[in-house]
Amino acid sequence: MDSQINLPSSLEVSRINALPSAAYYIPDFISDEEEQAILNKVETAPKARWRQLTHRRLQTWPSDLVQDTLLDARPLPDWLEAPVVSRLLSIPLSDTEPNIFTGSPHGRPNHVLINEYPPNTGIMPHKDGAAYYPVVCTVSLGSSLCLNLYKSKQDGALDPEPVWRILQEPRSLLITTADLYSEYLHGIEPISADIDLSEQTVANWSLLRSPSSYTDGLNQRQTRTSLTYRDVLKVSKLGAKLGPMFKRR
Ligand SMILES: O=C(O)CCC(=O)C(=O)O
Repeated sequence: MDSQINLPSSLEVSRINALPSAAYYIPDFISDEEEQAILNKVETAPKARWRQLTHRRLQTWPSDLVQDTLLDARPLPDWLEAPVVSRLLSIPLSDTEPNIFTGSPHGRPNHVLINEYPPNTGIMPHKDGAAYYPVVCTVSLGSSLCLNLYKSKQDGALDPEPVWRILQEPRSLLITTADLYSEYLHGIEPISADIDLSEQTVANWSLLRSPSSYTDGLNQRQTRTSLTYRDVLKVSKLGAKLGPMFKRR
């Protein structure tokens, strides 16, 4: 295997101990070359693939969801499937569970959301809702930034202070599951730099590839692109019938 890639013998080795169960962080999940190849595919995707929001643009593969259902059951294109999915499924979760998607309806992610965050761009705190199996796998490309985790206050309002921050380096994989999926909100602040980064303030500090890069606790953001892999629970029967007729793109 490429010397830049470093996979744990089991996800347990990569657990973020400061967080409620369970979240995992693998800094060297893909190589520089793989990162560049994926970024190239993202950038050269047909214009119609992009959805432009006010501050951010995104792509969905194989398609958007309609009423929480995946209508287009085509397999993910090769450049999103390999190397990420096979590598993800190759890491044992525990002695009894082969991987993190054991037990999910399709046994693997069937959907990828691609978000692009130039500096000063973020995403409002939110929960991912009922459409997905509660395992979220995020590959980060291009630049580091912090994902914030929030909790609702007693009265239901959002506490604006994050409870934890997770620093995601380029080429890393972050997996969040269980309570982190259902009980907490996640979001990214629209700022140009993440500040006050340290062992005390970043939940996954001990798992980072390069904690010494953040001198003075600062991460000056560049454009960061994320690939969010999830298993959509409901896939339309019609889409599933048509799926095998299409080749990967
Ligand atoms: O880009 C990210 O890391 C977060 C994306 C996200 O929050 C989502 O897809 O729900």
